[in-house]
Order: sequence, then structure tokens, then C-alpha cells
Amino acid sequence: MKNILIIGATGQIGSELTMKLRKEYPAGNVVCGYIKGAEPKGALLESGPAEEVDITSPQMIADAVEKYNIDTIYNLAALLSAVAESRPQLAWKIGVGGLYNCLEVSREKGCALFTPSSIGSFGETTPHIKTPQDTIQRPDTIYGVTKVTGEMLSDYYARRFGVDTRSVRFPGLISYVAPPGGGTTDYAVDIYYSAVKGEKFKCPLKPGTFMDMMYMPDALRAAVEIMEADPSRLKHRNSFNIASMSFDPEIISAKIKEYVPGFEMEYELDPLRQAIADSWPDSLDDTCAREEWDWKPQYDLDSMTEDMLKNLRIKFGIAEPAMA
Ligand code: AKB
Repeated sequence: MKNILIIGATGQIGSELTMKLRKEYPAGNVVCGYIKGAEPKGALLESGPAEEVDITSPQMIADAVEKYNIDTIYNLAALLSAVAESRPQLAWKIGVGGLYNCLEVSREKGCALFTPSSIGSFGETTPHIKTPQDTIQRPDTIYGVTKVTGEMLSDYYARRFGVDTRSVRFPGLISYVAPPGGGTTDYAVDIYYSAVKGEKFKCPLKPGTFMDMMYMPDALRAAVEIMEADPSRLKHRNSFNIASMSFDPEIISAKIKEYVPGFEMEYELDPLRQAIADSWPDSLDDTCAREEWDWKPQYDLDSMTEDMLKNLRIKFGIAEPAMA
């Protein structure tokens, strides 16, 4: 039976992953690990155990693992790409120092460990179209540097100490539940919020900026499925390319207009986010994930847009606009 600790469980991915895991495993076996100032609330707090676990403290991680007899850790603590550029030292402390703490506890206590990587692990010199699984990884951001370091360190611990480390490279994640904070791909979430609220959207990236994106239910399924995959089939571990859709601001805006005819977008470029996005791939090749653990996305831009708009309207109590 799995006993799971999620570190960073009150963040964008963690808050939804914790609830999903509590549906798939006995809820009492899934521990919501949070930091001071980001305590769980509502269903996240009420549906299972919660414990303060600061990833920069190896003792706190070890104590939680001991207390709940943990065998699997999901390490979701990170600063996203744009915010990491303003706090590079903290990004390293959390992204690499925090991962090192998780790896050491996993080595000592025999835990399996999931740590997401990102499309941000690639850089300017990476082939940008259908980026292969194994290719150049020379990222231009501190976020990317922490992700590549994390991939290599996790593979090292698997090889050297037999720690069961696994990972996927997440694209931009889109969800109506918890907002992201400080990422380069955040615009693809914000645009839906503007559309349902009837506001003109100011897009920080220019037309033609293609990036891989994914709807949160697919991303959560990927995180669970890679940890349940048959290890004898895995030729890779840290980290697998996964993909479901790639679009630029013009394409997502046109798609939203099909559902919200009055929707308007204008461009107000953010030079930092634009530079980061330009250094990232336009689209990833996820053949290895498909072959080694049967990865397959369920959502495309159409089905995601329909579901996002429907759920955001419910969230904000907004009626659907009348079609012309
Ligand atoms: C970001 O934009 O920083 C993240 C990511 C793609 O890893 N959403």
C-alpha cells in the first residue's frame, strides 16, 4: 500500500494532485505537506492528514516520512520561471537544495520520488520543433538550470543508490482551480479568466510564440501514471517529454472567440517572459513516454477550452453569453 507525502501540496499542481491521490488511494495515506504561510484550507485540509514540511529542512522531511511511514514522495516545491529570475538564489535553494534533501531522505528511508521537470529545461540551442527526448539541454534561465540539475541528480541517485526517481517534463499547465504564480506560460490561464469576466486580455507574449501546454487533468494523470509504471519497461527516468497541444496567443485567442464571441485581446509585451518563451521549444516529441509507459493525453485545445470556460463560469457564478 502506498503512503504518500506531497511537498508543496498547496500550490498550483499540489492542491489538485493531493485531492486526486486521495481519491485513488485511502485518503488517510496521502499527506498534504505545506509551508508556513501556505496552510491548506477547505477540502484539502479536511480530506486527509496535513503536516508542515519545508523542503529546505531535511529534518522536517525525514520526520514526516517517519511519522506517516511514507514510501512515495511527490516533490512539487519550486519557483516558476519568471519569478525565479528575480530570486535566483532562492530558486536554487528550493529547486536543487530542496531536491537534494528529498533524495537523501529517499535514499535513507527507501522512498520513491517524483520531481517534475519542465519544458524550461531546454534552451536556445535545443531543436525547437518536436524537441527530442534526448537532446541539448543548455537552458538560459535559473529555473531551467535547476531543472536540468534536478534531472541529472535524480538519475544519479537512481543509478548509484537505487532510489526509484521518476519525472516528466511538464508543459505550461492550464487549470481553473488554483492559479499559477510567476510562470512564463501563465498567460494561457489568465486569458480564460479575462474571457469569462468579459475583460479585454492584455497578452504579454507576441503572436507566433508557440509553446507546449497541457490541461491539468492530463498532467495529474501523467504524474500518477509514471509513478505506477512498470520499472522494467523504463529506459528513461528523469525526465520524460510529455505533450498534448502547442499553440501561440493568436490560436488560443481565436479558439476562445468561438465560445465567447465578444472576447478581445491586445498585446502588452513583457520582455522577460518573451525572452524566456523564445528560448523554449515550440513543441515536444513525447514518443518515449508513449512507448515506455503508454502515456496518452485526453484533452486538446477544443475540449480544454470548453471545460475551462464552463468551470470558470461556475466558479464565478457568471452566465454563459448568448451566441449571435
Ligand atoms: C513556467 O512557465 O515557468 C512553468 C513551466 C513551463 O515550467 N509553467
